[in-house]
Amino acid sequence: MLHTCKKAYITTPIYYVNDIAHIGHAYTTIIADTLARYSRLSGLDTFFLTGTDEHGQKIEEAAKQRGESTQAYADKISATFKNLWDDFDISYDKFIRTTDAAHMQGVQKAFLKMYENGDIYKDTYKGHYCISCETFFPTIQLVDDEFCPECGKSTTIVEEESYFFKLSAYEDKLLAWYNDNPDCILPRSKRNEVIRFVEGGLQDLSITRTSFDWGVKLPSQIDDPKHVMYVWLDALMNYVTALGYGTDDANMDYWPARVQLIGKDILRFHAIYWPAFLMSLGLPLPKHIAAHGWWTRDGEKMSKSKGNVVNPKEVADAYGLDNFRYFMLREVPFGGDGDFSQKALIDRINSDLGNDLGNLLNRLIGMSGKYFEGKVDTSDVATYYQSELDEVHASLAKLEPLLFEMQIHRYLEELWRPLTVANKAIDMYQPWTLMKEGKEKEAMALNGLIATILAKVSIMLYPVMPEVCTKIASSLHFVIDHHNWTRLAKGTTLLDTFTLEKIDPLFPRIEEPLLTQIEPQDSAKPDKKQKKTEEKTEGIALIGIDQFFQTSLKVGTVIEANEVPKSKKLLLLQVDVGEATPRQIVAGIKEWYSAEEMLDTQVCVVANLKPAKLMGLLSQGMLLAAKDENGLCMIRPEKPKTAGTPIG
Ligand code: ME8
Repeated sequence: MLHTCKKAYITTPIYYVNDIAHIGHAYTTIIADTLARYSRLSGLDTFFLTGTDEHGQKIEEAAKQRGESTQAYADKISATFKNLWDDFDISYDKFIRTTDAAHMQGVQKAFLKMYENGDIYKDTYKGHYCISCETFFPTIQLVDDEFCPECGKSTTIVEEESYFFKLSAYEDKLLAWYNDNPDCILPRSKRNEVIRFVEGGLQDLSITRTSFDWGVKLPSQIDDPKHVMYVWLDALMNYVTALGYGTDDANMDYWPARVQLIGKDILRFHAIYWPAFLMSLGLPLPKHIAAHGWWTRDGEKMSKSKGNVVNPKEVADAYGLDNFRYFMLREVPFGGDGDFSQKALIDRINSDLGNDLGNLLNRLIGMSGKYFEGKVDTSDVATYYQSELDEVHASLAKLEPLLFEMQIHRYLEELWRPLTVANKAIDMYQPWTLMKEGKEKEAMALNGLIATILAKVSIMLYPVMPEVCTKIASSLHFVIDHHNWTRLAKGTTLLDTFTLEKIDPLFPRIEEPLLTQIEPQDSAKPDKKQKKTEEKTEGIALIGIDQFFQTSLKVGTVIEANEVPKSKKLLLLQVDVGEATPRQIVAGIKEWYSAEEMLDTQVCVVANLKPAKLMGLLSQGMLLAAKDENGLCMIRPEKPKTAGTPIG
């Protein structure tokens, strides 16, 4: 029976539309998707929210830099997030945009309520503002009196009329909440950080700006049209406006959230400002705010300008979406930081997935095919293998709490124990020996044990690897649903008798990195061994195919071309290479090509060069060309190709 009364609301942060999604964003969303899928499987009435954060100075400036209207720019980048989550089959129930009319109405309602109950007052703000972090900082927190303590960028001095939220009035109430609810912030170590911060004293929060207008206006009742709301007040409210707060309240019975997932970078906003706003609105507080760690590349923060951003779609396309999901959740303890490497991903696929899980299914298919024409009968499993069953059920019973305590890596670790039990049972009882000794019943029961363990594991693994587990289930003739979750995964029921459906190996072994262009930059440097054996042909040093593929070459279409003023050599091109925004490339080709000749033509672009500045202009790539004594000509695809098509 479905417990329709029990609800679970799960949220991700809403992502800024100043950049396209990378593996960090995918990580948050995949964890939330896993929790939502588990909640549904366990019979909870689940609502899963994600979306995009589209207001504020940062977005306004990003659009301006690209010469686009802010709304059109936000529409475009928001769609890249939504499309990615759709491609990834993320099971969200709503994708909210902070530019949605209903959201903005809800935020205004909330502002008015806080104003009317005396939590908002007008004054002047003077201090430093970091546009990149959309955060005010007191001078004392700045690095060298100027730079942002979070991102290191230069801050701007702001002095303007502003409305303030009386955050200081909530200090004691917040501390009481943290103390009364030890798991309100997970991992618990993060809760201690927050407590220390609040104990240090809270200042009132400036919550409106007048120096730009890309934001939600104040409610008409306040009649102060030059103010727009601070982007974080606007953004945090999405978690309730998505449920209808301030409009129709249609889904407000999902509130409070069961888990609000965030990255550790935005803990302060979620663990201090957000509960204070909720208290002011008289709304209950979320059950858990769970902050995960940071994904880096070669130990460095990922950023476009460093050229070290890992594109989650490329990784999932190359290695398989479910494998990527498993890797991200298994590799790093929740809350800790992780460094992305293909080597670690390949190890997980070959070892945990290939050797432990995939191989077990292959052994089952082999055994039942060879001895029983594919039939699996579980009637005698308990007679011969009760101790193995007990061990498996004991492991399964530990799982659910681990998931909702955000110990997802431990959940997966524990889920692998039944697989070890199964693999060990085959090695120990040896079906081939049992058959030789005429113990056919025991061999069939062993078959039934292995199939049952695989079924139980695949139900509990389904939230992490939905596609793979659905395939395993169909091979074992059962469906993954709440009914079977109750019987097989939570209960001690065994599979019914069935005939196994053969399927192709689920995790073919991977020998080499599949994405050479995202290998760590260090691997581009030849190591000592390589240097010794460096070969040459006609005086040219030979390289391996791996080294060649370290260069990312792409077909690009020139969508804008201009001369660089005062330069004899340079053209300024905007080149579409299939990304959310075109690349600006400064090319030294003006002696041979005019801007008009370049416009609307296709070119070959070196897409992973470190950006450089030429005559003060940022250049984000290089065009391939050939030059001899007769001049220079561009290297172009022979036939038109879609912008972004890889060359190689
Ligand atoms: O902060 N590793 O949006 P955002 C792990 N709009 N996770 C990462 C990551 C990385 N390298 N980079 C980003 C905002 N994330 C606000 C949120 S919510 C009301 C408003 C994840 O696009 C992480 O969860 O900068 C981070 O908190 C989230 O992306 C938001 O990124």
